[in-house]
Amino acid sequence: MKRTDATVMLVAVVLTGVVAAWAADLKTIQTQKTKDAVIMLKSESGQWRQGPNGFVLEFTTPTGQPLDVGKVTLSASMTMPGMAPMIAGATVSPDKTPGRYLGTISFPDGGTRQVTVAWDGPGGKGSTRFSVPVR
Ligand SMILES: [Cu+2]
Repeated sequence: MKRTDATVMLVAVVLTGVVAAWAADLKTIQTQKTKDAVIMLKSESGQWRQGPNGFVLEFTTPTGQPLDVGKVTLSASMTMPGMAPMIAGATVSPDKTPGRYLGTISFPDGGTRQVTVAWDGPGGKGSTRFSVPVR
């Protein structure tokens, strides 16, 4: 493991802890609705920024009941002129609260990301796409 990898991992662990501790004060970055689910992406600042970011994903039914969606992934891609798309994958793990997931993701630069959230659980599979600015 390179030293930079270890640093990124340490930052990710610390950020996850910070997000967990400040759960009550989270601001919504994006709310996305599908036929079966409402997905909310939240963070402490309500924004994604260049560098490492902690976030929370919350899944509910359309009527607001917590929705356990099993395994969740989040990836973000940015198209830049003359370059292959920049793709960043998040680390996502379930919180103790059903339907709640804690994640970390790191962005090397600013710009709008096309975000894909996918899930696969007892209630079925699904995915949704939306864009999020990285400032
Ligand atoms: Cu880029």
